[in-house]
Amino acid sequence: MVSSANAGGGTIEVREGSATGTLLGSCAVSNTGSWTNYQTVSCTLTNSAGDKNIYLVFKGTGTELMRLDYFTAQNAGGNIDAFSQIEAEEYTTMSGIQKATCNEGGEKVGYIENGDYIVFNNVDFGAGAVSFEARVASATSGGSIEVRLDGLSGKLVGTCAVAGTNGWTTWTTKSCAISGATGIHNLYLKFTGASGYLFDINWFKFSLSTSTNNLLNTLPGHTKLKDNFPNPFSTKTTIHYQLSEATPVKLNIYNLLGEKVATLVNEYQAVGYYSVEWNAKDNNGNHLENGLYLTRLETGNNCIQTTKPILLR
Ligand SMILES: [Ca+2]
Repeated sequence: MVSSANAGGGTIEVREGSATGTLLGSCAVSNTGSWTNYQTVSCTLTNSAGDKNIYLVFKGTGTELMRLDYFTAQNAGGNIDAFSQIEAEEYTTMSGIQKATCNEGGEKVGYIENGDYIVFNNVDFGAGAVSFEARVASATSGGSIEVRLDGLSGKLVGTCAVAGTNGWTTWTTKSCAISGATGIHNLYLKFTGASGYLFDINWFKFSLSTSTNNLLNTLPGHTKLKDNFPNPFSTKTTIHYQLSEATPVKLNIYNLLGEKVATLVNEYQAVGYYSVEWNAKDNNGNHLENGLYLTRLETGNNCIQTTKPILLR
């Protein structure tokens, strides 16, 4: 909850561990008209799971940028896209495992023993997943991943056997078939095997079928503009959207003055899933200034949706 009479407002950076620590998110505060006019601003945090010391770092120009009354953090309200790469260590809850540094970058889930599990709330399988792949390593003889929905004993939609890879730093991508996973569910990955450590997992993802037979079942049920990723971003971000019917499509970027600064799509498009990269340039190829921009998807039936990419460099 903030107020600002500074002409340019300011920015609240949320950083981990120190004033110069990893940037978890950045909240643009615009001029609210007076120091006593408080408004709620919100922004997205990334990589913010677990206990962290956070620093709120105030940026801007002028002698007083803003007044901050209070702030809160909310759990991710958005669903996890089953078809994007999901980092194993970004689970909602777990039992028995430990996170560890991964030699492929980032972290992994390790110290997995028989009966351990990791849970991811609100995973969106859309019209249905047909395969599961996991990035795994094992210096032992491996084990199995049971893919279950909505509970440790919930619906079993697939079982993935993981063999040894001759080392905890030797990774392979293991895939297996999935059936019966559609819509939004809490995903349970339950690990089974012999005694001792079974395998480590870096990431996993699900896949849609691309075969013609399954194509009709995997077409989007509704037209939707999804949040861009990464966000905030510095050089480029990817905007995903889906169309449930063939339609003229306009995908434009606007600044907060309501001025159109970039046109990403302006054509007739078929039913399907689309992704477009935006390199933070306007239609003339000029780099845009840091700040908050609006992505606006407009389709033929007057369906208009917006998201807010944040540009930082
Ligand atoms: Ca990982």
